Amino acid sequence: MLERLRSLSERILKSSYVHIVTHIDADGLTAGAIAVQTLRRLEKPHTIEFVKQLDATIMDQVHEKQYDLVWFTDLGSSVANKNPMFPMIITDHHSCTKDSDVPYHFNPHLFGIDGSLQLSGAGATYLVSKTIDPNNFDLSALAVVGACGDLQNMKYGKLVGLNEDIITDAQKARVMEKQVDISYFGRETRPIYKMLQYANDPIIPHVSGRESAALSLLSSLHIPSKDGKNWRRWIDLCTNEKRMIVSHIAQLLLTKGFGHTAVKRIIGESYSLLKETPGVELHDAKEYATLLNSTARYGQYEIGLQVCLGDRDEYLKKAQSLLRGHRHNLVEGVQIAKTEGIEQRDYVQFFHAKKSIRDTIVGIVTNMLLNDEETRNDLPLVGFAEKSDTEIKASARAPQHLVNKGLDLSIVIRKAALQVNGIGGGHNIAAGATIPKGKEEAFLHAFEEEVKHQLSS
Ligand SMILES: [Mn+2]
Repeated sequence: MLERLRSLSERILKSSYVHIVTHIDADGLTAGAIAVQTLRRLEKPHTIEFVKQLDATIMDQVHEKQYDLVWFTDLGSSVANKNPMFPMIITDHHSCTKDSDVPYHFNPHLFGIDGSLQLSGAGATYLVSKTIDPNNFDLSALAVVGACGDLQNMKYGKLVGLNEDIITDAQKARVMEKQVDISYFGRETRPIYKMLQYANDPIIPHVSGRESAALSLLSSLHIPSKDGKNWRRWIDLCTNEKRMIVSHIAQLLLTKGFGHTAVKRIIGESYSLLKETPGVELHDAKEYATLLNSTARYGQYEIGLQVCLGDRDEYLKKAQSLLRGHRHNLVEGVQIAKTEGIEQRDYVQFFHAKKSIRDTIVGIVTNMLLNDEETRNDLPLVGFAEKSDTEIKASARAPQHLVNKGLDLSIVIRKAALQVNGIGGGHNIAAGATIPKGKEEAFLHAFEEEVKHQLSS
């Protein structure tokens, strides 16, 4: 692996100009930013572009420009082969085949390391950066943000494998600290009741999705939700208050029969970026990643990139305003879906937002809606939105108790999408598909068949 990293480093050092092509999401943004910083420090001329996916059109466009060297980050493994179209290096972590094992391609999968869990695109890019110059240790913090952006901390409630080594680098460089804390999103910036209201992994029985219940949980424990005029955030609580809330949630889960696996998930590792201001999104790796995602989702990746490169002024403000807009769109999306109405069938419930919810956020809206107190909790939920004039995005979310009974939405949605010439996949609890417009009924039919099959076998 070290040899491969050295081989990529040498190609960078030998080149006179590098063009970076990266993925549009939090991991891609941080990967791109690590590459840019690395080249800046080498005083090597460079440019960067962002793409949704690497297809033939993009490859042709890049080819025509005749760059001295192209650096693909958080994508590119799909184009690695023995006869590259042009001089390139690739730092990616998406699954890849053995015949992509070529000297200019670094991907953890090639070395028997699970790239969906142990290393992100930003992490892979960071490993090359650090091989070029150990002084690039400080860029490890961005690699941790990238890993959180790809939800690599979700499975075990913390980052593992090569990601852990990167955290160690970040601690040594004094740019990051890790702590064991509540795993819910928004420790730094959300009012506590909001954090509890939006808690979804694990859900808090009778509290998730209910603002008033979240507020009364706090008052029942005699924990003030406000300090003067300001809502208190998780970081404003003292240790004893935190402990009371955590054990209360644990009790609620146990009395509702959730078991110890769910209880353990209340607590996880959090990563604080020490050079950032506490109470600002950038101080927490998960919130940083969400901030970046809300720039990328709306096509404003330049803003996200400038934030990663250190702008704490104009671009940070723009990113925060996009995040507010994003949150607003989510709340509005839930309202739209409720107005459209959720239709129930035997093995599925669904809503169709048509053009009124962006296809890039319909998945999150579906998730929020499934956790809403008014939504039935005994059926998987599918949200449809128009992706283009000919395509429909379908997002599916399942309640945890159905997953525990053997429901795997990644299989359900892949099979159902295939039936209508679409394509789908994902995780057991959350999955998505793109299907031809007008095929929704046939898709739902196949979806129900497979859910029924999985739950009865
Ligand atoms: Mn990635």
